[in-house]
Amino acid sequence: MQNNPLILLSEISAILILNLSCSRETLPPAPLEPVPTARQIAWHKMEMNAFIHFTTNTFTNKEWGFGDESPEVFNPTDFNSDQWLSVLKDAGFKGVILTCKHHDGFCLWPSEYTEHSVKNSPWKEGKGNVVEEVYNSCNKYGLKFGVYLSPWDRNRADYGQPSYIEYYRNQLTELFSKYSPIFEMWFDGANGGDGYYGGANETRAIDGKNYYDWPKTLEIVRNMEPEVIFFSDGGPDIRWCGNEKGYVGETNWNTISTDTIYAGKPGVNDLLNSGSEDGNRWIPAEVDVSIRPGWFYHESEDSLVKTPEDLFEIYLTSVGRGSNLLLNIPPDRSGKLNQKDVDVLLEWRKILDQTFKNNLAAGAEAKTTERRGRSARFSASNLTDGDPESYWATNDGIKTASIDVILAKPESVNYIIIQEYIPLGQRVSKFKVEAEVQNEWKEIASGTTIGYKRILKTPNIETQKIRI
Ligand code: FUL
Repeated sequence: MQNNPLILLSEISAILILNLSCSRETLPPAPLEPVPTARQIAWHKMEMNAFIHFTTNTFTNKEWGFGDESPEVFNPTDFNSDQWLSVLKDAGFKGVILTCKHHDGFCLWPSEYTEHSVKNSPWKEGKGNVVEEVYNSCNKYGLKFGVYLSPWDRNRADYGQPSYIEYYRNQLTELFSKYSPIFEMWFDGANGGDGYYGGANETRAIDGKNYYDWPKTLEIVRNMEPEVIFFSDGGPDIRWCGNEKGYVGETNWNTISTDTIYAGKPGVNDLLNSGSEDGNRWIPAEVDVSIRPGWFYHESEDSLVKTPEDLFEIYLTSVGRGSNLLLNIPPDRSGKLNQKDVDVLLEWRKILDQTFKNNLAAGAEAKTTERRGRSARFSASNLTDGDPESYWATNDGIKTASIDVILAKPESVNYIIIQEYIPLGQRVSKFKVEAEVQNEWKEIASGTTIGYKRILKTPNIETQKIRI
């Protein structure tokens, strides 16, 4: 069990499932639909992925390129994706999503469908391919590779017409047929507006609901990569968390109903932030946020890189609320991650390791108000055995229950980590944590949802008994 992430991550670790459903007592609780798919569960387990924004903007000092940038501006002096991946691995990321094409339309691989790409840049005399190098580095360092391909394209003359959809699908086919596996496909919600559009220099609006014919596009990609996770504001596999500031709601349901989250609906961002308890689809939230104010590298922001402490807070409000963190780290003009960002990432890693290295609950005695049937399969000891596949459950119909974790000796406790057994759905809507201090039970934390993982900071107390 030494390699089990539960042990590494928690001071008090517990997998909690309160069974609210009906089935024979010695059988597991019936799933509370909707439940995650196998690929969604694999995604939950990744917890932290890196976002990489890199394109002509890095060299023109923009956030949104207009689409008229010359490919000649793209010229990193010391490109090295192994440096990115070695740092990202050390920082603890499990996957990387690369902006293969941002809104400006410039392609980081030599696409055969456009001249607006690395093939017309001076970098490696037009023979370079950023996508391939990053993909190879991901394989070398054992991180999963993901793709961002902006649907909005401010360079294309035919953006807004049916032929552009064919172009976009051709590009997805180029990427997905050459690079596999691709774990996540990121569809950006920013679409339409002013742009170069092949020289038209105008503003174009598209009918967001129908123009892209997403079902068909998703089917094409899914046929090439069956296990890919699709991100867009509203899913279908994972949803946006409703902001780019680094937090999902303290109440964070992995469930939501897709017909309630159309663009432009008042309050839609709040809904994305919290999900809904009665949602009819499992579409967990992803927290995308940049280590700098912008998504692309700007020298003027070198003094504005988030601190390791900022990132630790973001970790608590994303991973610590049952979401995944997608942290953007933009390479600079050399084509490497900037040293300032690297220093922050590695310092942040140290804080995470120090904070969560000592799991006081590992192997600790656990008692519960009841257990499902008489089966050892659902016993309290499953809460502290460090095995995410084992869990404790109550009998059917029970809506409130409690767990005591008894430590071998009094310890000072700083954080509580709880996990729900999500393959059977998400159930817990309210809980509190108490500690026995000098023979009295004191509330030290409380929350609403748990989901895949919940991390709660507690006052630094010394105790031998914790009750959830
Ligand atoms: C937004 C884009 O407009 C930003 O430039 C960035 O790519 C961010 C991740 O998504 O919608």
